[in-house]
Amino acid sequence: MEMTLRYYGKKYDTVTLEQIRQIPGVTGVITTLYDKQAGELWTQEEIHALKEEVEASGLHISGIESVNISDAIKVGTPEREEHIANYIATLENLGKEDIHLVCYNFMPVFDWTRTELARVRPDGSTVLAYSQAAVDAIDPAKMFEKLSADANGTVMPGWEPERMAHVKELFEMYADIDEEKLFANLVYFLEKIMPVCNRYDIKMAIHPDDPAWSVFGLPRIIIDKEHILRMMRAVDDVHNGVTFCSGSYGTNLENDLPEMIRALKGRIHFAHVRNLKFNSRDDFEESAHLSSDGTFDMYEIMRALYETGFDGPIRPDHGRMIWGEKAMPGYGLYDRALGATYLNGLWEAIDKAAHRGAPVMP
Ligand code: DNO
Repeated sequence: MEMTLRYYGKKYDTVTLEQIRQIPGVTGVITTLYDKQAGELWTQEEIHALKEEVEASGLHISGIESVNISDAIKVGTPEREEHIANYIATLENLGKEDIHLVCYNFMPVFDWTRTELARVRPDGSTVLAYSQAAVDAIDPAKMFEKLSADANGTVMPGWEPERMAHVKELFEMYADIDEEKLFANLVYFLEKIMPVCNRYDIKMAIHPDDPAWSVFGLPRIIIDKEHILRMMRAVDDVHNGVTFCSGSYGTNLENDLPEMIRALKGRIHFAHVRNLKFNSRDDFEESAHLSSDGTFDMYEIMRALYETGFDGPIRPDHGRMIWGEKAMPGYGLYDRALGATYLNGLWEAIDKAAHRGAPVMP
């Protein structure tokens, strides 16, 4: 396991590589070329420059989150062939730069969905939150306007203003797409990219749908154990893998997170580990990482990762906004640093307990 932090690049992030470098135990970043549109080619020079920037701070790139998938690929329009060709060339360029992990998602229109970016908790911290009642009451086209006021002037992943300006057309594109068609388009895409993934040993790690059910009537296919195992079987190659995001799968309380981790042994290439606090089944907020602050047993999640031999990067996920910080909601420095430290502490304890009884070296 390697502890990492997400980094959006110096043009977009309020957190610097120098700050990340000072979080104990964090050795890598998960980053991206945030300016790139889905479907566009990433050149080797651009990737190389990003790598140099990260390495100059004493860190390294542990993976890319995300190389986004265009709506043409998700919907299956004729334009998808060109986008897939660009994706393959991008993977090849990443491989040449010795980058072997790519996180992506296959969610229609929106990436993740939250209804509040700054819900105030009793301790005065603010967090991202979701209420089904609020989703049901709002026109999706208005959602972005409502949220953007709380984004602290940052560009939120999946909610880029250029995309949000076309929400209506995006919904029209998906009018005929049901779960089966979306799944078939995902398999089509994966089959096309597996040869390059094999050639360069690039592990693809699909991010679950968040929340893990249909929102605004759009299909969702990466939501629970059955769906994700179906996808693993459909393209049965170790390079077709998973980002295990506890906060996304965990939105559905029916999902037994440690059990899912065990069922996906060998196919989890990346983990986002965070906690949620449920106020009711369909109203939750993103708590601190600590088990006692939320609903999940973080020890059991980390133990399942440990016991299944997980050796990829983990990152603490969305943090609360604390200590007066102004940053991209979910992506400030302070609470994610606390999260990384807590997760490292759990891992150390699990590791030491596993070795208890082994002879002590003189
Ligand atoms: C939200 C993130 C997602 C994730 C993408 C992966 O904060 O976890 O935006 O990066 O779904 O493509």
